[in-house]
Amino acid sequence: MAATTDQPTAPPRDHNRTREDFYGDIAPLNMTPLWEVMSSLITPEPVSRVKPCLWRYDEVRPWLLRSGDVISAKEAERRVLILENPGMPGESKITNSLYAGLQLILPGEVAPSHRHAQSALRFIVEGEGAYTAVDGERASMSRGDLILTPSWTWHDHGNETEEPTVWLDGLDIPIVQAFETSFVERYPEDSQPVSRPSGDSAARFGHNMRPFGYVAASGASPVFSYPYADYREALEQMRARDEWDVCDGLKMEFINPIDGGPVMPTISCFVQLLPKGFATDPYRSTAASVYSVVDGEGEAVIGEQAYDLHERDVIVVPSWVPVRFSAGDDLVLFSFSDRGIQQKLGLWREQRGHSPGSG
Ligand code: 1HN
Repeated sequence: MAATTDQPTAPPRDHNRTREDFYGDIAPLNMTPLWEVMSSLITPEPVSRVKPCLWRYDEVRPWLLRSGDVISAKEAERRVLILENPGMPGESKITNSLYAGLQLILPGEVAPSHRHAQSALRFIVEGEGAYTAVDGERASMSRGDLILTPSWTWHDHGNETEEPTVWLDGLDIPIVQAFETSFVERYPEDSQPVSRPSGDSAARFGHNMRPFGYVAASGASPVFSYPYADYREALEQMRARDEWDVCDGLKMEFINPIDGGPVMPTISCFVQLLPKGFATDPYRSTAASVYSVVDGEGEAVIGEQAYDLHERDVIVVPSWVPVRFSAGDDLVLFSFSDRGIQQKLGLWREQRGHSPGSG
């Protein structure tokens, strides 16, 4: 390339110039010295802006209902109060990789159909009998149910009951943001047509069977409804055997039945039962986690801070901060995190029990 002769050359060496001068010299070339930032880039342990935080449902609910006076579900598209981590205000994140919010849908309302690259879960905290439609099949929503709307599936919500319905939304928005891969499309009508009977996906994929010759089209579970009644019954049956993990109590992962992996590529979902009086050993992992109290009451200690837990509360535990739970009553906790994708990437770590040297 002939143009190289036109390039400015570095000035002659001047031993009076400082390092700072040097940094200034290279800044216009969009270069900066690694050695000034290296120790903040590769830290000996995870360093997180995420703060532990509890959203008490008793405190939040009146304001959520008030949002129903402020805007309709149709106008809002989704009437949601974002649960924003206090360590990252303005970023619409509950952890560094995940988004969470509480969504309200009032009697008679429809949240119109759309699809997006982001994967989402709905964990129902209040109401009974509203629905989410996913790719033509409606799933009924009742307290404690887990419903998935995987990436690029059409979804709308409707409430044909007499009572408000509220759920916790969990999305991988910050992950999609990091990859810069967001797409969204609106369905031409508010509600997509019902093309499959309710229970169709559970019939095909929810009985330890799959349609003969089925080839997975995505990394997400084809079962998109995990009813509370089903998993609670399973937990109650298992508790009779009395095998309690010291860190987790009795903890189960919701899985994609096709491959046994997480329910969606970017979001892993869990439920655990801690019997009345049980106190866990401390536990930490690199997967920051969002918990919703399904049933019962107790306490969480995150780092040094204790939080009372009641039904429907949401609490977030940052990466690599120890958490322990105690159950004042039989305590059922739902949780979600990015554990599965961390494991796929070979990044996930955990530490069970007290850390060495912490007494
Ligand atoms: C979304 O599509 C829903 O479908 C909820 O209910 C929350 C937050 C950001 C972007 C899309 C829903 C959302 C969302």
